[in-house]
Amino acid sequence: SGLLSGKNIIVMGIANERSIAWGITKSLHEAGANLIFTYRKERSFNKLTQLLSANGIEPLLCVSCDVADDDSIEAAFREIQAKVPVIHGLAHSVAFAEKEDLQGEYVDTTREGYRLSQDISAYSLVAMAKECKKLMTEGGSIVTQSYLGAERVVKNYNVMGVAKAALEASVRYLADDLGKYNIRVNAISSGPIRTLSAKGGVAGFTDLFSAIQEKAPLRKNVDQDEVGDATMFLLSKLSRGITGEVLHVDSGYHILG
Ligand code: 0WD
Repeated sequence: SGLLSGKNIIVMGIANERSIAWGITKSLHEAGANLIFTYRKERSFNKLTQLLSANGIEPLLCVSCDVADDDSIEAAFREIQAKVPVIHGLAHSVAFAEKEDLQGEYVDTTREGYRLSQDISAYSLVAMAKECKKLMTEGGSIVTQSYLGAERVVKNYNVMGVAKAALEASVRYLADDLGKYNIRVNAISSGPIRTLSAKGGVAGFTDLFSAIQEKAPLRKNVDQDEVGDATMFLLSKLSRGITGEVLHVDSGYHILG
């Protein structure tokens, strides 16, 4: 039996097999976790059910949850609680910004573009943590996905960098609030990975890959499986002394000046 056997973990953010959340799913499944999935679009639900059955993964539950909508979050947790009254983990892997805000200059960000990216990419962790807290009665671990653009200016990442900065700050405040319930909150800061939202969203995204290949200490880009294993570690008892942390899974790229 694995490190996570008997643990009930919610995974959010699978759009297709390239999603980081799918890498996470494979690692959590191998570690023996019982998995609950949330999805937004019907298209993602269809992809999800196909992927799960093709990989022999039997979910505890798949529920619709649009993090932009409090009623949707509440309904999702009502459904989860009815079937799975105790939760031990949450893998939060969702973000969104308008395409026009991921190119050009940050100074041109609109009020609505700013609001939307903060809402979906940063506040969603707070809303989810609030619900998880009620079901994490045996303690728990929450892990979200961030990116270097939170700490540094990365060309075109713009409004999403600012949203990720808010996400990382939220990790620290949530870790302080929830630590007394033995709930840990951490982030992974992954290097760039070719996924649906990354390819279609951030302008000039592909240029980042060659820089990492040439300069990162490990001289290679990371993949969904590496992020999946690190997320599994943060969701498992191996990381029981770690909270409020941002763990870089980026071939060491962030240490370069
Ligand atoms: O290079 C990358 N791909 C990196 C991604 C580097 C570092 C971090 N990340 C982060 C992203 O910012 C995000 O937080 O990892 C997380 C997952 O990103 P991904 O795996 O690149 O994204 P993708 O496979 O496109 O899935 C994103 C999903 C959406 O899919 P659908 O098609 O169903 O919208 O984000 C979810 C959704 O599952 N999502 C939402 N979920 C619920 N409510 C919402 C929403 N309102 N908006 C987006």
